[in-house]
Amino acid sequence: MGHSAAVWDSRAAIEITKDWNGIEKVVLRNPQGASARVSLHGGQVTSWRNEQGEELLFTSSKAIFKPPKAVRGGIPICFPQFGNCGSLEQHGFARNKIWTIDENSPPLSLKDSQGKSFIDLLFKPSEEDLKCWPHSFEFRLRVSLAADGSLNLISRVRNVNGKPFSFSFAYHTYLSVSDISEVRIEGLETLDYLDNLCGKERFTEQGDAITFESEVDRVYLSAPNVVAVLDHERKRTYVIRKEGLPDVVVWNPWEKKSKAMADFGDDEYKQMLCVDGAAIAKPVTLKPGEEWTGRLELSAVPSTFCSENLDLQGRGF
Ligand code: TA6
Repeated sequence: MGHSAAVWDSRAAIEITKDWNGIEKVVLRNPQGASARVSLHGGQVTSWRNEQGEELLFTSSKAIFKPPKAVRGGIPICFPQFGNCGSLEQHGFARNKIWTIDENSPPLSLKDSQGKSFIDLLFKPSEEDLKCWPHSFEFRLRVSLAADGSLNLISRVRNVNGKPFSFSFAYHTYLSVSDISEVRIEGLETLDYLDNLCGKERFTEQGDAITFESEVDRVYLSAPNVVAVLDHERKRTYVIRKEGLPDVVVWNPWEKKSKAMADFGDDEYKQMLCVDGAAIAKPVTLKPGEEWTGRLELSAVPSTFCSENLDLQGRGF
């Protein structure tokens, strides 16, 4: 008798549960066994695992799991600002707030839903938020896991009040790597970047792949919509595709800064690299009623599929 095909129970695709401090989280699964977890605390993706159950995102062993502090790892949402300027807290307040599940989110395109396990989250400013950033917005975040295990984040920010506002943004993506000295980034060659270690001075990147021998904290400007992070030891390539996110942040704290962060292990810089799809250099300005969309797709492919096969200058999606 033939084997009955395993019927994928789509109800298993989405599980809403609570983490140990009582905050709701959503688990997304695909039929092949890949998964992603997103917390209603900050709308933060806290886990992305491949079909073999391997964790692809870094989370510090010393992460502080309690609001308002954003968890050190995963993909914190930096909004309405990236960085530490003006009166707002570092990287804005969205990642420190409790979001809600958006039951009737305005529809996205078919390709954003078809064959994907997904959840729609919503963040609207509280009275307290409006005191420190007097702009009324609706921030809708869709997190989805595709049948091929790729992770998609779609942010939609709408200006719902009577005056224009500007913001900067980043998907602050902590990638898990085997050994930072075995990692290189392709796709950012020859670009200009702002170096946070030199007062945000502008430099031009050299002509070959970026490798790591010390602290790096840069915003690469007008980057291609496809960037590859190659982990030689694991023979794994992270492919980062983006749309509406002109810049790419690259950050590794290295040894000295690692030791200075209470929620980060002294040696953990060796196992992580932040490569963030972002809109920083030219903040996004929205007139009343206007909406901005920032898309990110992360996939992890075997490095035998080396970056020569990637259309690094091609369309992001
Ligand atoms: O460029 C990335 C960065 O701004 C670094 O300067 C470092 O501060 C990192 O973000 C982490 O910021 P966080 O507020 O999450 O500790």
